[in-house]
Amino acid sequence: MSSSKIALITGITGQDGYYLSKLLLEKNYIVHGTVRRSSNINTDRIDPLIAEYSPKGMLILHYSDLLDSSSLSSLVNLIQPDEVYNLAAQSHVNVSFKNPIFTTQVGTLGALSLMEAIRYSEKRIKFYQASSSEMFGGKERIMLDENSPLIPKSPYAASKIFAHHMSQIYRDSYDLFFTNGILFNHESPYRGETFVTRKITKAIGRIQHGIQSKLTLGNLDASRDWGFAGDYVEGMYLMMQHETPEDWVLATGETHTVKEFLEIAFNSVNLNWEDYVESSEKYFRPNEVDYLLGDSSKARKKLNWEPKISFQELVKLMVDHDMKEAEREKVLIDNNLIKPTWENPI
Ligand code: NAP
Ligand code: G4F
Repeated sequence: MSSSKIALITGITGQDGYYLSKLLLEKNYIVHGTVRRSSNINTDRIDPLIAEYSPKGMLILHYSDLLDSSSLSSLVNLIQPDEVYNLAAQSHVNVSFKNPIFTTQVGTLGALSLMEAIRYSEKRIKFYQASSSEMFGGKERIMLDENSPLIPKSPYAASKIFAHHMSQIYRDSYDLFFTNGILFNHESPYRGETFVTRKITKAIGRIQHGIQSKLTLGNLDASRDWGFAGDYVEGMYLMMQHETPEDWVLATGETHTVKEFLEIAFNSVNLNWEDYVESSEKYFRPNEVDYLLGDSSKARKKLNWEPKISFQELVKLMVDHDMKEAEREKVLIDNNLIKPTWENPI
């Protein structure tokens, strides 16, 4: 009987952390995840996985923070993982303008501390760095691949470029299996509620259930290459199984504006988005990435990866989920168990 592989996932409580841990657990991995201490427990997304896999000893959580380098090195020593997936980040681009120092500390020194812990481990540990299409800057209307220039437009993007380059430098200098996934936007019902897609689908559910009457967004003309998060974590896994560590773009090869997302999402419940949506300066960024479109030919050819969920299916799956969530919220509001809140600061 072959023994289970051991994975360590930083950022396991996030959207991708949920999908990746589910995928690895289903592949019989032992999964360790880092959780930040917060005043409320923040494991909502992975609670069903904890219930199913923790009693079997397959899912183990540890308090850690990328800013606490000693916790990272002691975890790596304790766990002796085969694979480390560094998903942890302050991942909201607009917040990175408001909290640039924190975003940069986590994205640069945090990621580097983890790389150092792996470099000094006696075990040969594979490392995945969550790089981002945001690093490209998206000024021109062109398809972007692994060789496209990196032109950061936010503290978030600059910090991702630092970690991306350090991962390449460690790979080349110390012959380590350090791989970079340059992922274009990927969404799901588990997407954070302040990212534009989820903000829209949550609002649709609430509008339909009479909890919310309007939706205020920022730049409606921005265009993104949006895929489904479940498809993208499969790509992460495949990169880590490839014989050599490399840089890989994952993207659908289609781009849509925020307006197009709005149109499909509102139409799916027979509403006209223009009756509900307004645009406010409040949600504009100091510098905008206007257009992102990815070319993932390399991953499609060498990893046999391809996205399975189309843009239209993605929008529908998010709207359907949030309609049900709003139905449950409405019951709680009607029973005076919670108060409706919906105006978001970011
Ligand atoms: P997410 O939902 O925002 O999750 C981020 C995770 O990082 C959360 O678990 C968060 O913990 C954790 N975290 C934040 N600060 C931390 C710190 N100082 N120490 C340890 N953990 C910390 O992001 P995601 O969408 O899953 O994305 C996963 C990774 O891929 C991120 O690095 C993101 O930048 C990158 N990425 C995402 C996309 C995308 O479209 N989703 C595209 C390209 C790259 P809490 O739950 O406690 O906040
Ligand atoms: O959903 P967003 O906040 O995602 P963004 O900025 O593209 O970043 C996401 O994808 C990156 C990959 O390219 C990741 F690295 C990053 O971690 C994150 O997951 O915004 C998408 C677009 C932007 O152009 C933004 O200006 O939507 C526009 N937008 C318009 N109104 C809005 C809003 N974005 C947000 N968050 N909120 C709005 O009200």
